[in-house]
Order: sequence, then C-alpha cells, then structure tokens
Amino acid sequence: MHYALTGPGKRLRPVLTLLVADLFGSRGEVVLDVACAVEMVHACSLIFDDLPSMDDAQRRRGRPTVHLAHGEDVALLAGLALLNRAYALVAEGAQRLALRRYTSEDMIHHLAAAIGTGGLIGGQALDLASRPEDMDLSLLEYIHSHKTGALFMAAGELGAMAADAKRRDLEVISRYAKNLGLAFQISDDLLDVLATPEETGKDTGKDAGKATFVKLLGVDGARTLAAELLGFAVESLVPLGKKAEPLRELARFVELRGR
Ligand code: GRG
Repeated sequence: MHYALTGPGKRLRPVLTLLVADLFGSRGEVVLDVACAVEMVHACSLIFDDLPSMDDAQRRRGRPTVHLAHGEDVALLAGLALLNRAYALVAEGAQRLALRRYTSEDMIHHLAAAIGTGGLIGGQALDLASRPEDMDLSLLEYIHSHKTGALFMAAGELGAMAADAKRRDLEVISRYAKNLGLAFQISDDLLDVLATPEETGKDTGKDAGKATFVKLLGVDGARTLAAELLGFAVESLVPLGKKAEPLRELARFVELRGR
C-alpha cells in the first residue's frame, strides 16, 4: 500500500479535491483525509490496471509496477486494502465535518457509485470486452468518461461536498470535472505515442493494438477535442467567477500536457 501510494505521481485527483474544497471555503486536516481517500482509490485502480490479467504493465511512476515489486498476491490485497481504507476515511471525515447539506452516506454513496459498475469498474470492463474494430468515438468516450472521468468527477464532487457547497455549485463542479477528466484521458493517449517512458514514468506504446482517441482522430484531432472539452470545463466555471481561477489553471495544465 505504501509503495503504491508514495510513488512520484502527479496527485492530480486529490489536488482537485483540495482546490474545490478551498474554493468553497473549507480546508484542513479532514478535507485532506478525503483527498487522500481519492488518491487511494486511484492507486488501487493503477495496481489493478497494471496486473498481468489486465494491461500487464512493467513500469508505473518510474518504478516497477506493484505486482512486479511485491508479487501479484500482495498487489491484489494492497489494492483492496487501499479501497477499503478510502471508504473508511470518507466515512470518518464526513462525520467529523458534520455538514449541513450532505450526510456521510451521501459522500460514501457518491464514491461507491463512481467506482462501481456505473464508474471505473464498468468502464474498465467495457474496455476489456470491446474489440478495436468495434470502437467508435461515442463508445470510446463512454468507456473513458467512466474508466477515467468518473474519478475526476468524484474528486471534485467530494471536495465540494466536504465544503458543504450548495447543490447548484456541486453541479458546476461535476460539469467541470467531467470534461477535465475526459480531456486528461486524451492527453494520456497523446503521451502514449508522443512521450518516452522516462518522461511518463510508465511503459509507452502500450496502446498500439488498442483503439484510442489518437487512433481515431490523429494527433491534431485528439488535441483539438481535448482543447474543446477543456473549453467546456472552463466555461462551466463562469458562475463561480474569479475565485475559480485555480481550476482554470488546472485545465491549462491538462492542455499543456498533451502538447
Ligand atoms: C476497484 C478502483 C477500482 C478499479 C477497478 C482497473 C480498473 C477498475 C480501472 C482502471 C482505471 C484506470 C487506471 C484508468 C486510467 C486512468 C489514467 C489516465 C491513469 C493515469 O493517471 P495519472 O497520469 O497517474 O494521473 P499518476 O501516476 O500521475 O497518478
């Protein structure tokens, strides 16, 4: 668990949780716990995604993948333990926050829904079941808005909930995070063909036999789609005014990543 969590990753999802909570006036130890829970779910998803039965990846965050460093048995247990710890942290955190608008159940349910068959797991299952020749843009968008986008959405939404944000502000964050998440996946597809393993810290060229945004649209088309989605993300922040600037910065970071 420690190995998976402490590798030099970008911490993009927990940063999103913290930025959103801060935007709505909440910071501190409890919000940090909620953000850590989000990163634990992400770390679990990376462990599982890298397993020989899934992507069979050798490197992650510049180091051997968890199953190569510690064995497949330990990798499975570490992933499950991270996932369970994440739920516990959100439950404890929500209780300590004693929010007016959201219950602890609301937050746990939100996280569970983002991970389950309507989220990461569903997206991954569909990805595994799809043949490259059957893939079109709408199926690819569906897969990645679940496999990758759902955790970005949960990261933003849990940040808003932890800060007791109004329901309409929560919806603004959902829209922003949905578009940011999909754009991030496109930047990931771009890096798979444009960057070196040293730059990304993981195997590149892994998507060679798969349908990706770059395969379907080409490098320029994928960049255009990512820019369009980031445009939607930034546009959805209009009701929040100037205080949403850190989220605009985050969108710029994702755009530059795919350049
Ligand atoms: C039970 C949580 C859980 C998941 C099971 C395996 C699986 C279902 C889903 C896979 C989801 C996945 C790994 C999607 C890819 C998302 C992606 C682009 C990961 C790379 O994220 P970065 O670049 O990684 O933010 P770092 O290392 O920087 O954190």
